[in-house]
Amino acid sequence: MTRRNEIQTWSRPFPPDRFYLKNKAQKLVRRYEGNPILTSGDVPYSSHTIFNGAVATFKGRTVLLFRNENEAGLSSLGLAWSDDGIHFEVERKPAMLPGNRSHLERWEQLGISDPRITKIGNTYYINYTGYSDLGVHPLLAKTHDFKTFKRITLLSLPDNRNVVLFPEKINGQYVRLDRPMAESHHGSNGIWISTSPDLIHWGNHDYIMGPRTCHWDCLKVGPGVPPIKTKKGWLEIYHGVRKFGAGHYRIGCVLLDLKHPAKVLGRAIPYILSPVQLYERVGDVGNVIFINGAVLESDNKTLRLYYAGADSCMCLAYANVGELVDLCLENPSAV
Ligand code: BMA
Repeated sequence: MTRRNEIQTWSRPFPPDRFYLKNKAQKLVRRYEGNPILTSGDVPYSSHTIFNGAVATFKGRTVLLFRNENEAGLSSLGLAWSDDGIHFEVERKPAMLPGNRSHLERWEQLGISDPRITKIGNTYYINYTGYSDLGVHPLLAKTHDFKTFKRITLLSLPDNRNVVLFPEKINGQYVRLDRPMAESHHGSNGIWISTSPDLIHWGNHDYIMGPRTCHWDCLKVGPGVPPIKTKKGWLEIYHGVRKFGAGHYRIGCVLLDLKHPAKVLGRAIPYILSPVQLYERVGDVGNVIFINGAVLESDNKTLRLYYAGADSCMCLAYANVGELVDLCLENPSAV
């Protein structure tokens, strides 16, 4: 039987540029030379490894909410603060522990991980993943001060993860991207979109894009950072996984229509960052670059990309948002 994505890809020729890439994309993202910027050694409580940190700007400072796996193997979320976006200091205790006697405890009993932060109005919404004996669940919490965190809701049935919220309502609705995992149809390891009037009740589900056969993202793709608004569309930086060999996790980008974000305006053919440095190649899970957050600086051009290397540390890289948008538009297609 032929899979859906194979039909999409093989029924048309590859975009001709795919064979003539000049390594341009690799020059668009510049690593901070002092990487990694945060490791488990910086954490003042039990920490085996830290990775997959979300970011936001709060009262002029950069706040990083990262996944901390302790020495028992349980994941919780820790907080670190920075004045310059580069040097971080970790708070004395974890910010969010699994369960924490909330009404969502059932879905978090085996740990919580992979947060994303989206500011809507004055509220910082936190999407994160909870693990239970029933599977992997996306959850929603909120904070106004990064001191207290209020659990809101379970966002979907299992298995589903990598939920990112758009930073504003579109056509009067909250909008999210996610990556449900359907066992019965491997071709559905892709990115979906849904809308909600209140962040609790979700509908209008639609499929945006999936893995691309024989590309760097041929096994699965998932949302990375909360979409970034640009004049030409919503820029989404996502992760893609390769099926073969080390099964590298890399990141790429796609541009979605401003008013109808289910529509792909362009999807970059090459990845924009791939594991190359030792801290990206070697760690708890080698050859992994996983991104959960980005900050657009006040010049409206420079993006600070916060990503994890090898599930073992937090790293920083810089990119020009307009250049990433143009890279997407070079391939005005969802495949
Ligand atoms: C995914 C999640 C992430 C992790 C990634 C790479 O399935 O578990 O937390 O960073 O794999 O190992």
